[in-house]
Amino acid sequence: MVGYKFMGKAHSHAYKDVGMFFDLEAPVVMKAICGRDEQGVKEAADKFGWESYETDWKKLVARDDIDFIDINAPSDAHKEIALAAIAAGKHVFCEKPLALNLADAREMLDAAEKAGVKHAICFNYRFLPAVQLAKQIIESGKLGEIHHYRATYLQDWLVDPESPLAWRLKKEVAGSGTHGDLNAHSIDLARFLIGEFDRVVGHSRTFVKQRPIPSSTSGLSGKGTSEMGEVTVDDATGFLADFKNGAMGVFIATRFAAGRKNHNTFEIHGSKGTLRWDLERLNELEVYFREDEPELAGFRTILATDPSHKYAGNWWPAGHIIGYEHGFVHIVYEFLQHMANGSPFAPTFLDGVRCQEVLEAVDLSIERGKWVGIEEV
Ligand code: SOE
Repeated sequence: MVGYKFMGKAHSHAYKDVGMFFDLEAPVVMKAICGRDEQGVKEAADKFGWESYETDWKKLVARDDIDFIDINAPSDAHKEIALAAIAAGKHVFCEKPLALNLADAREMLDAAEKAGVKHAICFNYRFLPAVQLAKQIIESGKLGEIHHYRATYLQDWLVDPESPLAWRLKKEVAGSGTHGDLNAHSIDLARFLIGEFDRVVGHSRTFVKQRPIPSSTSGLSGKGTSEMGEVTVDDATGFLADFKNGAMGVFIATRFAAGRKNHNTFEIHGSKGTLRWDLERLNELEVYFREDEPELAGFRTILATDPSHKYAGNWWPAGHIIGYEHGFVHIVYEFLQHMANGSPFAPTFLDGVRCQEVLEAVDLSIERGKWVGIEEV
């Protein structure tokens, strides 16, 4: 694994737990974790349960006791590490967004397909039981024809102008701001649930243009130094979309929504009813069906913890809820099985590319000030 911070911890936890709750075709052996700071990566290796550590990812990729590489370092590192891992014949699991731009993402997909290695992108929210249930309801036809898809991904860690200039605020490292970080998730969920985008038109803002340079100990919200640096990404990006199936979409991602910590939601209106989901209440799916008796009709909340709900039965008895980290366990489970026995798997690098096409079409629409078809990028 390359990376040992927030996502490194989430992924390590998944590899550690997965064999305890799921039956695996082949066991996971956590061989080595890699990071540039020796002290930091050594501590992470001990704490997260890795057998060894490396400080140079090139050494990690060259090791012949490793079958697959998990990349969760900042976005600017994805492509180079993925291409090297693929060239060494390793399977690859990569954090989102796949790359800094569409051309790089396409290059990564092409390399993985040519080499015949297995590849995955970590769109973890697909793998929550309530989201799986939403997909099942849509596929069964119970929602009818889809008219509207509305997604928000709202956070508030930048509303404080003193919040430091983290790597996520530098274009050369992150590719974009809320767009690639948060809209990427919303775009993937929309594709997963209702299908492909046709065209988009967006707008974006950088509300605070300069921020304090972080100190060595600043996290996302810790104090920075007195020196200021330029913010080169969007603080908020919204867009409208038309889907290929005729549905209309509205998307907004921001880090300036005071009080909203990780408010990833979708609401879907079909000819027969409505579905609503909110990550901050991730076990619940709100449903409304028009076919219900008029005097009993109304929104109800399904608690997706019954053994009949996908993945829920692998954990606890019904009603014993699960959390954010479980989505990572589920995606890792599916990818491990895919590598071991070729069972079907998505999202792959192809989904990473499809997502990046939408991201890039939105950027182009902002530049041109008009709608852009996905096939134009
Ligand atoms: C930070 O904005 C972040 O951790 C994202 O990078 C994740 O992908 C998202 O799931 C939560 O917020």
